Amino acid sequence: MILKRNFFSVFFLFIFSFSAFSQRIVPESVGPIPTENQLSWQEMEYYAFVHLSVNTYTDMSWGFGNEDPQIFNPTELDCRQWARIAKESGMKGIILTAKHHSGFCLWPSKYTEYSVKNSPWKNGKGDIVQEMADACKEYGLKLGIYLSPWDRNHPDYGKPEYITYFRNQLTELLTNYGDVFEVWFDGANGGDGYYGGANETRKINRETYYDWANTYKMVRDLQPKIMIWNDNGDRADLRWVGTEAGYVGKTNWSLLNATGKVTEDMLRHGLENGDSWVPGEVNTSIRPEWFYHKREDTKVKTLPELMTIYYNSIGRNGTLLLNFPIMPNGLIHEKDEKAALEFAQEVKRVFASNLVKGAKVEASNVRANHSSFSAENVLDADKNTYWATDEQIKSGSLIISFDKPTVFNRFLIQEYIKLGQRVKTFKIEAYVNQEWKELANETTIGYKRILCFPTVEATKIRLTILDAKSCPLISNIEVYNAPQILTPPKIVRKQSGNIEIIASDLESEIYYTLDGSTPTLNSSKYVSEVKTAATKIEVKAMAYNPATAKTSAIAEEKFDIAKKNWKILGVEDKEAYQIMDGDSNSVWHQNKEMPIDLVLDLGKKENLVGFRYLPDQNLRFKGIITNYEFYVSTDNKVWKLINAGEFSNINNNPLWQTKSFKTVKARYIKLKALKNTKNDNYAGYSEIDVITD
Ligand code: FUL
Repeated sequence: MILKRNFFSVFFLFIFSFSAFSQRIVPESVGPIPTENQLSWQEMEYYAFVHLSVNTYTDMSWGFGNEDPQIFNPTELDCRQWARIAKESGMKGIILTAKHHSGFCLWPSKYTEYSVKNSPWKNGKGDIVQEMADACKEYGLKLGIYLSPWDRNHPDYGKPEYITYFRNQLTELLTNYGDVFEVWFDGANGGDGYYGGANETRKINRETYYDWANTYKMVRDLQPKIMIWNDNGDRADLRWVGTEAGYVGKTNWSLLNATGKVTEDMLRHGLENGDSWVPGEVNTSIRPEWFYHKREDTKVKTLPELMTIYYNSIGRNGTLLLNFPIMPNGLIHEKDEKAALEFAQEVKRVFASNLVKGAKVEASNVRANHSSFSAENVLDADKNTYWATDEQIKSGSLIISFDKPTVFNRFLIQEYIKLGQRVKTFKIEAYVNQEWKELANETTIGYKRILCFPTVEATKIRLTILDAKSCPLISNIEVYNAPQILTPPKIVRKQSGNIEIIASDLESEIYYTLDGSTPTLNSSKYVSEVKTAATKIEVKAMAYNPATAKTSAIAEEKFDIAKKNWKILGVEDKEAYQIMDGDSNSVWHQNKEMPIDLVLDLGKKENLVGFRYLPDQNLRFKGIITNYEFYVSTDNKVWKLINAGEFSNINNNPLWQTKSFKTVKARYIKLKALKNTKNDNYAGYSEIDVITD
């Protein structure tokens, strides 16, 4: 019987394929199409990054390359913990920073002494890449490797010899540890470095120095299934989306041109008529920074933030690469684990019950009236079948009817991308009270698009493809009703020292504490700005929605001394005081010849142990300081240089920059901007703060 059925299905499939081809009804592909590697990578959707290096032990964002390998000692390192968390979070792989910009290698490379072999960890006998590969295997995850082309330790960096070194290391990594699904060639390069003791600035030409064409060839020979990520020059298999904040553009074409300049706009949106398939990967960290900093233990992303990232990455035709900073002891922090697991549970909860499963669906047009392209294909949970219109018809609609009025707020749609990304514009409508009500009017779809809109109750839903490059091919549609989650409030401290707590919606009440304790419904209810003493203060707050009796996660902020009596010296401009108004969106710029000084009078002597600088929050805007000197004075006459250095990674990730130093008593502080990201004469500040002991 089984044999007979198989015989018939093969027979009919043969007849069908033959007739389909003979009538030329199978659609032709349109534009570039993904390779098998790109397709299986896209289907992974979600995977982890882990950042660990010598700078984990110096509290820096980037190592300088002179850090002593003796400081590297992750005594409790357990790659199985990382793999378990990734697996339980629904991730499909892990990319490990085998070598970050410091040049320190997490494996005992034959080609350098700057590695785990000269660290106390496992008496120099350890190999983290091997432990990671083993843990990935055990947990059924794929292994990825980050190998920084910029190496601030190597004496030959900048010379041709370094390329041989780089390739030797790449060969070790791609030969000795099994299959590697993705390799990351980060493009960051601040110029300065230790470089074997030279301590100088080395400039390279990103386009030519690394000779990527030959490196790619070598990589592909060693790992034919690998995906190459690179933002150093040559186009690779996938693209960065231009930000580390966790989103790609709503319009997101998986296309770019193989050659020519890539603009910010192209990174964010792809290129509608690009000549190559180069899909976007959204990389972001579960905390603000990539490496572990204890001060960020209260800054782990909240569930609403992670859900927003999900919709803005996987829900916008991208993949999501979420980073875990590894603690100095070698483990992922329990708060990060909790956040990742709650995120996974929430995703499961939202996408648990597909409301159009088994619903009726009708199309305005079906290709050649052939059942192989029928509307039902969008609901059959088979990624290889799709609804298609006739070749010349670049628009069309589908109506899905529920058997009873249904409540929903999420719409998921997928194109059959094996034959190219096609849809340019589409809209969805709900049938409410005998009328069509527009829910969304959007541009691209691609591999997967998820739309969020206010909850609606309807009997039908209509998808209209308004324009496409050729006949649209839609392989899947799902509809969900996501539970509401409350967003924690935002806490700011004004220059007056007053605390303002801002709810993210109009219905929520806010409860807060000022003593570090966890707020409950019995804590103080927020009405208006709270007056506080000018001292340090720890504020915790939560939102509560009385209609649903739901509470948000707790927002926490630790503020240093109030800035009530602070003055900006030598500046008339009142706008300047925006740098201490607690509002990260307001910014003030100085435009004069570099170096540019910012001098503040704190009103009285304070015991300073550090300072903080928040750059302009507009990504890659003018005046973002990269190199600085920090001076203090007791009388505004004699100044003492107390700290100097770089604000690493500020170009891609404009976060609070925190710098610490030994206690010093001072009333006046001076931040001297030596250089900015654009090498011109602007210094911009969103906020300035001090750290007192
Ligand atoms: C950036 C690097 O400079 C960061 O340190 C981090 O590794 C991130 C993923 O890429 O460009």
